[in-house]
Amino acid sequence: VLIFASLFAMTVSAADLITVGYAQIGAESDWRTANTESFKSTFTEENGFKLIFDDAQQKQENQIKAIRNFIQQEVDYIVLAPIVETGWETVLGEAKEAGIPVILSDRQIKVTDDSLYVAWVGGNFLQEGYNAVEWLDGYLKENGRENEDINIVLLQGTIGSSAQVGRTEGVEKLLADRPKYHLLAKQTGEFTQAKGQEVMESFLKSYDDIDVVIAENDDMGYGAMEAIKAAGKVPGKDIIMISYDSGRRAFEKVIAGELNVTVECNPLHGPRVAEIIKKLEAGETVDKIQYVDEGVFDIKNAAEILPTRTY
Ligand code: GZL
Repeated sequence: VLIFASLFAMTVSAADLITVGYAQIGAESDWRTANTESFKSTFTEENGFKLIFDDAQQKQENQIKAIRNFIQQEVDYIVLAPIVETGWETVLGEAKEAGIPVILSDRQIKVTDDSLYVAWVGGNFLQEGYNAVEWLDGYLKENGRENEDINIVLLQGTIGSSAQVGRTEGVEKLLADRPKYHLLAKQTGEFTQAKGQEVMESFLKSYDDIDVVIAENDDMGYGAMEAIKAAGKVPGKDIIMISYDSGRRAFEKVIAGELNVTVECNPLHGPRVAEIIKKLEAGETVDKIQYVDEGVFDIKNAAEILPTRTY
């Protein structure tokens, strides 16, 4: 009787689990690793979920294949971190046809029919762009350099990703109002440390008067630091370093003085998406657009805040 009862309980509980297919972009950065961990530690069986995880190796076609797989497996929900903003209508139309709700995490998509997804959770990329330039204004003023001509290079993320689109737009919009700031060059480093180093090496060969690097994630910033040191300059001193994400390593670089500021983009979307699913399961409505809270961390607050960080 005991064996039957426990088998029955397992069968019932397996049937009760909410199955979630998660089409993740890849493992290109510390941020992505923390984002994945946030989902894997939230979507557990004890929390009532069965998570089917797919790593697309930074390729949109792999994400599309994963979504088709999830549809075949008749998952209850699909979560997508869309690598770029376009190219999703067809496959999300297939999910809609199959009656599977789609929740977007992290980056956004451009679609004419926004019923193709139920909700989006992520960072305010445009505001993050503004945050970087507004921090630079304050830093230069504090250092008596507000009247200097300032030469800037921009290491962009994956072109066409909403993180890149928003951050670049925010930076360029404010630079346009600041005649003293000169954007010498911008180029994608694909959000990776290796590519960031490579692009910074080429920038340093082209320009010997770079004052500021804005890297659209910390990992490309770390690569740029290596290139700057190899060129005999001191990152954080000879060249002001600004980057995005605010992972633990970035805090350590700020405290060491190699990174002047990290603009936060919170990766902990797991609990937020789980909350959305639980609400949908209960027949409740959910907000379509849900921004996560984000800060700006520099030498003034990094040491005090680092102990409170979870990623
Ligand atoms: C931002 C996210 C970006 C991070 C990068 O929400 O999409 O992708 O800034 C990551 O580190 O690769």
